[in-house]
Amino acid sequence: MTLDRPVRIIGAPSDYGANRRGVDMGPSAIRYAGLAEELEAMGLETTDEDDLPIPRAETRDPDVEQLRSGNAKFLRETREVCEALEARVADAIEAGMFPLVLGGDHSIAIGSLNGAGKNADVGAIWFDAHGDFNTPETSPSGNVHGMPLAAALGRGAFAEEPWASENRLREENVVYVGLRSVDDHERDAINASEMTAFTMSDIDERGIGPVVEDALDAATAGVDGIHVSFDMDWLDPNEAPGVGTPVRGGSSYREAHSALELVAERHASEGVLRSMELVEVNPILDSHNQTADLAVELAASALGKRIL
Ligand code: EXY
Ligand code: MN
Ligand code: MN
Ligand code: MN
Repeated sequence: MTLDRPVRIIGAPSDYGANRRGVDMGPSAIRYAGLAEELEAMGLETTDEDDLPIPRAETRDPDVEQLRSGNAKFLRETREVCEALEARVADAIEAGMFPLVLGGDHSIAIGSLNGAGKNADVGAIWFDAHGDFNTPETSPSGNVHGMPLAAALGRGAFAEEPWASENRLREENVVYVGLRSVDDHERDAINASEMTAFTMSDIDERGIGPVVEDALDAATAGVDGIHVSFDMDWLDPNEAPGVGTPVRGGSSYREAHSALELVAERHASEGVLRSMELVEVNPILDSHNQTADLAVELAASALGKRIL
């Protein structure tokens, strides 16, 4: 069954959180790959809110926040982007629509999560090779795309951010699927947290279906809905070469579709989906827009496209 509400596409072409330029072209590449057309062909009413206006990184100073809160490059700019995105996501939900956010690097998830969790208790499913749970104090790179979950949950220096006390993202309803690249500090923090984490090894051992069903159970327990955060580097680089931080040993093409088909099925039975984002598409590194094409296909699976 296709999604039960109209889709609002929101572009967030930020690359402030990544160390490689190019993800700022992600929303264009995904649109070019035919996102709106695909969703409309499924019978979904789809509007495109266009992109948030975001100044080029070269015109800004990356180091402005380093002294105050450890190492978080372009944190001021990322805050501006995420405040604007939070408002757009919250507005779409308020209007009875489904926000589908196109990144951009994964730092934009701070805005998506704050918007989804504005007036509701929310969980999140995090499809990613990476933990994205560094703080400015622990980050090896200073890149905020390695920090959005810690930021939304107000960890470390992020405790001072206003959103940390405002959003209603519940740590016990945050679930990783398919982790395979985690820093030492992140590992300790994830293990000590109330989040649930499934690695690629769990998928190897149990298969994608049982893992995603368990992830859905944990993410949806006792909340009003969930945000699905989908980092294209979750897939194996052979399937999704156009990402900034590829890691070997990722999910297969069919595993990715299967995972999102299960999300759609759970939504059809329990109405759990609140918002979704697709991030980290880097057209500069891509091969003939393959990764953006795949992002469109996967969005369709998540929103209920069926083979028969
Ligand atoms: N853990 C590394 C860091 O924090 O710098 C790499 C993070 C990459 C994050 C990507 C997008 O998911
Ligand atoms: Mn840019
Ligand atoms: Mn990520
Ligand atoms: Mn990642």
